[in-house]
Amino acid sequence: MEVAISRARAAGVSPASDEPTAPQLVEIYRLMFLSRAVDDREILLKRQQKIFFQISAAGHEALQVGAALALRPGYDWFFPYYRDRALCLALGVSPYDMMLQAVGAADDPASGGRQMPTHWSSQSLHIVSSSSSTATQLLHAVGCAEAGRYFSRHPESAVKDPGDYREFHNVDFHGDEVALACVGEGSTSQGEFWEAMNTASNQKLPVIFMVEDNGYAISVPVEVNTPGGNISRLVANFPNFFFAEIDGNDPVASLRTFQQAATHCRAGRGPALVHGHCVRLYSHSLSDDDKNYRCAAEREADALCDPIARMRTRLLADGILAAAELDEMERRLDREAAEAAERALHAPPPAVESITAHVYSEDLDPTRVAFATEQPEHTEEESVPKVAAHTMADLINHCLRDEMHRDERIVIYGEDVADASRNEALNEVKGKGGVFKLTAGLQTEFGSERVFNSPLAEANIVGRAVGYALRGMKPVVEIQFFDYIWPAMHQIHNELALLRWRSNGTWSAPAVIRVPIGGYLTGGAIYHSQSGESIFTHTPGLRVVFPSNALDANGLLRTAIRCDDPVLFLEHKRLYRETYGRAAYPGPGFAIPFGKAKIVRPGSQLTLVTYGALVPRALQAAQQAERLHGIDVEILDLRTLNPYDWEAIATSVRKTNRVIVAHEDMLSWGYGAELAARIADELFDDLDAPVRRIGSMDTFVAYQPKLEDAILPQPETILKAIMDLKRY
Ligand SMILES: Cc1ncc(C[n+]2csc(CCOP(=O)(O)OP(=O)(O)O)c2C)c(N)n1
Ligand SMILES: [Mg+2]
Repeated sequence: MEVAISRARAAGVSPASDEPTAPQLVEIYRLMFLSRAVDDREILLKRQQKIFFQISAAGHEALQVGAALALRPGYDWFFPYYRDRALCLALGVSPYDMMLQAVGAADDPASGGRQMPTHWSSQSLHIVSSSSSTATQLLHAVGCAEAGRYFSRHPESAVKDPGDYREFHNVDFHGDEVALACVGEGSTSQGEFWEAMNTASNQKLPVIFMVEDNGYAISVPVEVNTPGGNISRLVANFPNFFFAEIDGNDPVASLRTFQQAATHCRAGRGPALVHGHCVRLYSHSLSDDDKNYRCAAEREADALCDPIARMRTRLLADGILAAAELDEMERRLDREAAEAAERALHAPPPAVESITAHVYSEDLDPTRVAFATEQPEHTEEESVPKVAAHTMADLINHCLRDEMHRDERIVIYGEDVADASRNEALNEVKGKGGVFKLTAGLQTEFGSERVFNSPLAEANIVGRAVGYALRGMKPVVEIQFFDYIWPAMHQIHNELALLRWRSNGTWSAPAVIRVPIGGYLTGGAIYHSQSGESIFTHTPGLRVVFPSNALDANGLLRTAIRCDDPVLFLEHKRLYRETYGRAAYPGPGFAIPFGKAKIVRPGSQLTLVTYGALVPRALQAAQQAERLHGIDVEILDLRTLNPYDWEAIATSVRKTNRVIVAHEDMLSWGYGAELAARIADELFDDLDAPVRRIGSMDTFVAYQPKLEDAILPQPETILKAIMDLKRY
């Protein structure tokens, strides 16, 4: 990757400078003009159909260059959005790198041709890969700032450990770094903007929010998005902030303001929000035509504010450069953009075979035998009560505790997961530790820096986890009920799971999300009984785990925590304290690899593939089938849904020639549909009967127990399917 060291930076424009010198002003102009030249060159290429998308920074250059020059690339952290070309140029991304993005070249350092242009990414500059989703990145900046603070307080936790994900993450921190989080004014309407402001303010985090206010979100004017038309007025009461509202067309005002903001953040006084008024000189993108929704007078007025024209006039008026010198400089910069484009047009595209690279970690395979670390040791430790049969809830709690002892990079947060947020209460009370008590005692043992309550905001929980994890920490967060995972869906699907692939393997966020799931609660009703795992197995990049008993939960959670991929760890609420599946404490090293099904009942006449709460129900049905009808059923507990153990399924079906796939989630478009289709496709010759599926009715789960019983699959439902299938 080419990194152009900014001359302004070399010339000493830094947080300490007051008034920029003449050479610095020239450098600011150079960066602004070069950004526009690259935009204009790209627009030409798009019109010639040599590139496929274009979105410009035109009108935002002054604000962005000022911000970039006040901060330190490769030291501070940057969470830009798609309009931040001038920012990234000034941080050190070269025009050639930008053109490689535009053509979608294999050597595009941001994504290897996977993302649209202007979706920035550079490890060395600390520019974190950005998505097209507006405002998601703000929560990543918050988590990133939290991680930086944690490492500076616990430097020993930054040490590499060859036994797990830590081997593959370089930790880099300084103690006074800031995170810049950029956003358009329209995107401040997103909940994630407010969720990021919440935590940044509450925890006094060193995050600078840069609101680039060009008055429009595509065609929607600011007053439609923002009540009163001014975001500064709305946010003014957030505590601990440095606020500034500035003329974003003036790069010197921008530089000065960002220097002040950075000083505030570096001193630990809290976050900052700089609201810059700028202009959008071109349409939203080349796919948009602003003449369709903006008056001519308004567009002409904006054109008069062009920050490049204004800066040129200033350089002339102050006698810093003569017109001929400026003309010569501009010609040179146009040539630089043209030459970068010309070179990039010859760059080869990515190979088709590369498409599947970096969906998951290539460094650490969670299916590998190394994760089958040990057999259960059954050594009851001092700290673990001497109980022969621990519940699933107990053994999850023990796994969390053991792993927290082993790995100081683990933090646990979520709604109600702490024992008590107020210290004075903590000394006096028993503690909450989660609504299901899975995290009980952890805050008391490990302190409030490692186990704490989040705001009641699910996107906040997962978005921050992305920020923590990309810095090399291991957030193990809790979503209180699966039914409320949906506000975090955007962060899970578009960010957490996708970060590695979209950045061509450069960034990743191997966080763990623990989620209580499922029904059979007698009264759980619609909003405390949901399943829906297939929605997440449909997200490439995300591992999905669903244990059915205490021992598996313990061993699989350990693998989830140590592995290098993001994991959705589904815990069935009904199984938390069941008598079924209790186990002795297996010791702190017990781990189960992903993708290995367990034969929970061997059999010869029919295969039942299942997982979660249907495992004990399938066992009941199989026992009855044997006792009443002499049918010998083999039951496979998949244990992990992505990856899943195809070999175990195929081996069993080849033996029994009959198969049922059973799950608690709704039948239609459920997890079983995929397995049934694959079995029919690949094992057709081995089948003596159609592939049968069992799932709940295609409704939500009702409160009234009689209805709940009818909606969810019961042992009788399974027994009936077994009998039906034996007819063939
Ligand atoms: C979550 C999400 N919703 C919708 C879009 C489509 N979209 C892309 S940019 C945009 C407008 C953003 O406006 P603003 O935040 O003001 O930034 P600007 O483009 O003006 O710089 C919209 C609606 C998106 N990318 N992400
Ligand atoms: Mg806007």
